[in-house]
Amino acid sequence: MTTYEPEPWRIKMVEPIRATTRAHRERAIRAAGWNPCLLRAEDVHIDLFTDSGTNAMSDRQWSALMRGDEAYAGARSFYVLEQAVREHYGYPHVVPVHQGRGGEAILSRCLLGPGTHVPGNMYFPTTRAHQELNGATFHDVIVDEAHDPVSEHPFKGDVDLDKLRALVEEVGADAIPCVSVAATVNMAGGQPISVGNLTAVCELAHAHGIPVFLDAARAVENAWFVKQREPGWGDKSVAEILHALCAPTDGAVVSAKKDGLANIGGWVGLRDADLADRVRAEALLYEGLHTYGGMAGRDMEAIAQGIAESVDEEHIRSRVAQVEYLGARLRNAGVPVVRPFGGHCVCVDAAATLPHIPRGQFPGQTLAAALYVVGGVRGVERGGVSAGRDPRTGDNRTPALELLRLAVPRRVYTRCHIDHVADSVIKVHQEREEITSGLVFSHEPPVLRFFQARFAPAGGESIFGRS
Ligand code: PLI
Repeated sequence: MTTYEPEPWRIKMVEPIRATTRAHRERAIRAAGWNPCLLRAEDVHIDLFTDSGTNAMSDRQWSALMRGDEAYAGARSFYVLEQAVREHYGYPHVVPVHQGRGGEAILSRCLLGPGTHVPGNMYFPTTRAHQELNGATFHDVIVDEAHDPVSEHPFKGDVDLDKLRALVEEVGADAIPCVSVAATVNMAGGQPISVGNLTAVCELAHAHGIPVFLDAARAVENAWFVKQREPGWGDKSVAEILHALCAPTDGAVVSAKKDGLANIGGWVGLRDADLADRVRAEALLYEGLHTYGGMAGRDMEAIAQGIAESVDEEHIRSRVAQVEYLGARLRNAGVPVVRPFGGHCVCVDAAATLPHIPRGQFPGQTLAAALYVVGGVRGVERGGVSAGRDPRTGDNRTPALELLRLAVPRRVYTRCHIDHVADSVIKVHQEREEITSGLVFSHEPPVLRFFQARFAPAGGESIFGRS
C-alpha cells in the first residue's frame, strides 16, 4: 500500500456537497443524454471530471486577489504575473490569455496555415482542434509505449525521435512551422516527458530551423516525475527542473487552471520578440489588451501566487501522492488502470473493463455514465468520443487508449473522498457484467464533441441490463 502522509494544508473554508440516491442519478444522467459533462454539478457527489480550474486556492491566493489592479492598460498585476512566469519558467515575453485554449488559438493563427504539419506527443483535443482549424495536420510522434496502458515505461510522454525525423524527411522542414510537445501528456494519462528527451527533440527540431512549443499546463507535475525517475535529477529542486524543461524550448502555452492553482487564466511565454509582438496583436483582437488578456487583475495576482506555491516540494509531493493512492487502491482491487499512475489523474482502461461493449458503442463513455449512476462520481471519457473524427475523411478516430479518466482537483478532496471514489470504481468493476449496453450518439457536435454530445443506450432504455 502506498504511503499517504498528512496533507501540507488544513481547511479554512468549506463548501457543502451532497450525496444523492441512485434513482436520482439515473434520472439525472438520462436528462444529461448519458454525458456526465452535461450534468448539473450539484447532482455530482465527488467531481473528478477535471483538475482544470477546480483547484482550491490558498489563503495567500485569496489575499492576493485583493491586490488586483483592474486598470485597463498596464495594470500592476500584469507585471506581477510577468515576473512570476519569468522567474519560474524563464520566458522573457509573457502574454496573458483567458485560458489555455485562448493561447492555443492565437499561436496556431500566428504559425500555422493550410498544408502545414505539426508533430506532437499524442494530442490534446483543444490543441489539435486549433491546429486543424488553421489548416495544419497533426502527427502523433510519441513513443509506442504511450499507447500501451500496461507498459511501465517511466517517460511515456517521450517523443520517438525516429518518428519525428521520419516526418521531417517526409514532408520537409519548411512544412513544419513548429513542434508541439506537452508536459505531462494528458491523453496518455498524465505521463511525463524526460528532460533528456525534450532537450533532444529541441536539438533535432532546431537543427532544421523548427521551433518547439511546450504545453506547460502540468509541467510542474512533470518536473516532480523527473526528480523521481530520471537519472541525474534526484538532487535538483522541482523549481530547477521546471527551468530545465523550459530552457531548450522556444515558448510555452499554459493553462493556469492546472499546476497554476488558479480557477481561470493562462499565458503564452515566448523567447522571440517578433513572434511575441504578433501574439500580442492577435491577443488584442481575441482576448483583450496584452496586459490583461481576458483576465481580471485579481486573476493575474492569484496565478502569480499560485505559480510560486506550485513548485513547493511539499505541495507537489502531496498532490501526486493523492493521485497515486487512488491508483494503488484500484490496482490492488484488480481494476485495470493505466500504468504508471499519472500526475493529475488515474485512468481506468474502459476497453479492458467492458470488453463486451464494442468500441463503436464507446466503452469509456459508458463506464463514465455507469460510475456516476453507481457512485455519484463524475469522471470523463478519454477514448473514441474525445478523439473525434478525422477532418479529412470524416471517419471516427479509434485511439488505442479507451479510458475513463478520474482527474483529481488540487487541495480539494480528503482521503475519505478518495476512498469513496475507489470504492465506487471497484463496485462498478465487480458488477461490470450488469452493464449490458454501450452508447450511441443522439446528438453529435462538430468540434470537441465530448463536451456537448448527447447519447442513447444502444440496446434499449438503459446501459444496465437489470434496470
Ligand atoms: O482548459 P484550458 O483552455 O485552460 O486549457 C486547455 C488545455 C490545454 N492543454 C492541456 C494539456 C490541457 O489539459 C488543457 C485543458 N484540459 C482540461 C480542460 C482537462 O480537463 O484536462
